Amino acid sequence: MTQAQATSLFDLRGRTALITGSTRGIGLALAQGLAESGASVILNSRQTAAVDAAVAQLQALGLNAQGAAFDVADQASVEAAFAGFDRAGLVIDILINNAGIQHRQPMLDVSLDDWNRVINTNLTAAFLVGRAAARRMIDQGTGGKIINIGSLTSEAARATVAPYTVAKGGIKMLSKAMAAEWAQHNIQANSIGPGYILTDMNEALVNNPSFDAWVKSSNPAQRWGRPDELVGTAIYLASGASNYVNGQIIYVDGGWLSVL
Ligand code: GCO
Repeated sequence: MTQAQATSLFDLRGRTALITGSTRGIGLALAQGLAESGASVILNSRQTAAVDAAVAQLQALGLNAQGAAFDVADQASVEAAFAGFDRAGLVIDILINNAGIQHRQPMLDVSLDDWNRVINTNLTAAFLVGRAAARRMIDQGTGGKIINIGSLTSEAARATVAPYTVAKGGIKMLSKAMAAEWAQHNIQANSIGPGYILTDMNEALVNNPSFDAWVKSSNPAQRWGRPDELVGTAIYLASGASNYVNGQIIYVDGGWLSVL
């Protein structure tokens, strides 16, 4: 294999990627990473102003970015967004279902509303957006890549985050269900399971000295991960390098699950 062939395995030029929940944290890092590998990226969150700011941030780096503000957990909103992509001639080749929220509370106290909110945003949204994207990938005969963002809690529970844990366990199986039905259409659906990553969502954990110490002592890497450390795995799963990889979850966790 020549160096040019090796590089082209991971080349994303000419591909359009939609990354949900991508105005900050892991989503924004993945969007930037895919764009730096040549993809044209569509950034998303519910808030137009946040989307505009993130788009401007990537454009200032010379990257190809545009925005689509819509609520991933609302079926009508998702359908309207994809109808807009259709009208604009935008074909989504790569979808990263990243949007997620957290709710930390002992399960005995979790209300049905909070349970539903977390499941809807972290799991049902991946089905809604994934279905809309896959319908088009199949109709157009182009195939595509779906990456669903899981978590360590796709594998191991932690007290006080029950709805999140259940949703992320579901994400792991959603990728397998997508693979089971859509592999024949040349769609590869896989999950990434990030370890403890330095993001806004985890700010309360990072700033809690005992949690911070626990993360460092329980992880063989003895540190938190950075959002940009997920980029390589996302590029792999978004590119031709993974064309026969389907239904897998890759944990990017510094080795945490290896010593559980
Ligand atoms: C939390 C969760 C997560 C973890 C992540 C690890 O309490 O917020 O444990 O945010 O950082 O799920 O994969």
